[in-house]
Amino acid sequence: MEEISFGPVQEMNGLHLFHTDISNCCDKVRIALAEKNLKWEDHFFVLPKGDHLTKEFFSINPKGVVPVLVDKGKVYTESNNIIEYLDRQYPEPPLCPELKSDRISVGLLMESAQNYHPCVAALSFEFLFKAAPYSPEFFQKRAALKTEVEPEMEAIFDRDNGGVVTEKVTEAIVLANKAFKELDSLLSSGDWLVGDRFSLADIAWAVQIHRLKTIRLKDIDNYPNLVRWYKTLEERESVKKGMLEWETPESYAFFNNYLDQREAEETDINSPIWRV
Ligand SMILES: N[C@@H](CCC(=O)N[C@@H](CS)C(=O)NCC(=O)O)C(=O)O
Repeated sequence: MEEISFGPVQEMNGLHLFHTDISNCCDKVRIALAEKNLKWEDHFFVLPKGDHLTKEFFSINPKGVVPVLVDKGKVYTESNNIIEYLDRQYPEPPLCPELKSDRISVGLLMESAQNYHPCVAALSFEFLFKAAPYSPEFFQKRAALKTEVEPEMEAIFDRDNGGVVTEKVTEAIVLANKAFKELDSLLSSGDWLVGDRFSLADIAWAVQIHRLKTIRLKDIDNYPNLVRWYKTLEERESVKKGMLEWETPESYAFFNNYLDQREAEETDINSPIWRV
């Protein structure tokens, strides 16, 4: 199979994004880019095909994950770092509040959203990606290239049984409810998570909540402020452009079919089997 080659990143002009679809981390960056109305060059990887499993890509991100942003030849990794960088470098419109205490709150919410990432990954692999599992060759190739691993991410997989550790699924649902409660309470006094304007905190949590909705977790409906906030987000141009429009009807038809199948089997995310 032909490898995707992109040449020396140091020589890249302007903004370049290495990314994929159905990826909460990539959604985050594309939403921030859309908020800032920035133009960027598209380097799209099909992850299950292993487009990213090349020496060239691992040389710019030793973890071998997307998103990776290149701006004027400099590489930025980790979705939270990338969106913070974009907000510093391209300040209009600002995606952080002015008040110092509010800025701290934004940082804490971005961190909590990031800490929830292994949970979202566990739920995504169990309820979505299991529909088309990656091949053993994919994992071998990836292991051979990786020089930096994320232990929290590795801990969610039970590779011998080809899936996700059951306790990680159960725990992710408990922690989702904890997060819903906290977010709902923050949204009881305003439209946005911090202060009176849309911020990086809204972006960081929007992508996580979106994935939980995609995998049909019904618990969200118990939190009216969160439901209202999410509806507003779905109507926001940057969210449509950066996240929703990257979801092809074909891939969603495929995943929805799998979600229907799990519901018929009563092994879906809302089934009592995952509740402690
Ligand atoms: N902590 C990273 C996580 C990035 C991440 O896990 N990316 C996934 C897609 S959502 C990926 O590239 N996976 C490829 C692989 O695991 O081989 C971030 O926030 O940017």
